[in-house]
Amino acid sequence: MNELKSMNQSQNMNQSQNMNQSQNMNQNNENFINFINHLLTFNKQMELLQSKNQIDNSTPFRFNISSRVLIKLCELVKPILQNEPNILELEAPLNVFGDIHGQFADMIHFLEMTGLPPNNNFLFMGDYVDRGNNSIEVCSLLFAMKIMYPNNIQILRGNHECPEVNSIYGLLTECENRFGDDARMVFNKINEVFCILPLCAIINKKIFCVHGGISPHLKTLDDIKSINRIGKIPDSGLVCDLMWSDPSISQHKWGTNNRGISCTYNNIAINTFLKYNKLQLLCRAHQLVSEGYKFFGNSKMITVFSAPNYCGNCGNDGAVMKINENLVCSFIIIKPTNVK
Ligand SMILES: [Mn+2]
Repeated sequence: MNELKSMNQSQNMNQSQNMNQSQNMNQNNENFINFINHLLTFNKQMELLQSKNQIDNSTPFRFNISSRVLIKLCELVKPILQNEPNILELEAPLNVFGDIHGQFADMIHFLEMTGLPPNNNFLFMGDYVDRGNNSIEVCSLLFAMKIMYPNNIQILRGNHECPEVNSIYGLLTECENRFGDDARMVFNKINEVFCILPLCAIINKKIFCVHGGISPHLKTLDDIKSINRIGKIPDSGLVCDLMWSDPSISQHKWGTNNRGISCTYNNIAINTFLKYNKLQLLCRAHQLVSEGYKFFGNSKMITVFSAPNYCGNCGNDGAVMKINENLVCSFIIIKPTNVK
């Protein structure tokens, strides 16, 4: 895998008073590049350990990331995310990830195929944590890349980026297993970041990207622009639906969601929303689809799911969607291995 190279600091640092600042920045950038490069060796390290029979499949492989480093990452990434709007306006070409759910080894495999920032741009559509064994590695890499390349890495919120969910489905337990007395502090810091993540993105003013989907409370994009997104995901309403809703083949435009929260939307609801806002495609994640991606409603909507063999037993493919400069979509697929 290509390593991240140091950024070319092309600032004009003629004045001596800027020298120290410049050296500090370079030092920080070097630290970040080393940290990111270390994370990118995850699969190699895992292989080495397995070949030495030092771990078996019942012991999850994890990097030794200190609570201090992780808290620092959270503190550095927060002001960057806080300044972003509710709806990110992005330009293709772009790589779009769906749910990762702590499957860090698969995330690295995908990055090997897409290439790295800053030469490649990324949109992550939420559900980074829970279920898989490596939520901490996924967060660390995402936050570190966002700090280094804020314009190349975009991180949206998913329904698992909320303490009420990730205290139950894996992140809290992983923090407790890894950080001892610091577990609560790390858990809270990560969730502080989650609670300020932007809600959705629009690519080339044509492709609307969000974790769950649309909402009966959503008519125009201005409805999203005006909300205060900071905080926990509410139990109902527009933000809840953006994070939680699912498509349905029902004849009802809006239906009851089996998850017990939010609603479903049918192809008429999708068409109405797209047409009214002059959009071409609804792109979302949130649901396991066996091929890793699945079109719906006459190709007006797509689901992308990037966690192959979800939970270690689902046998599904994982996919990442590449959108080129002409908005043509193609897919990188990872087939499941070690299906139980
Ligand atoms: Mn989800």
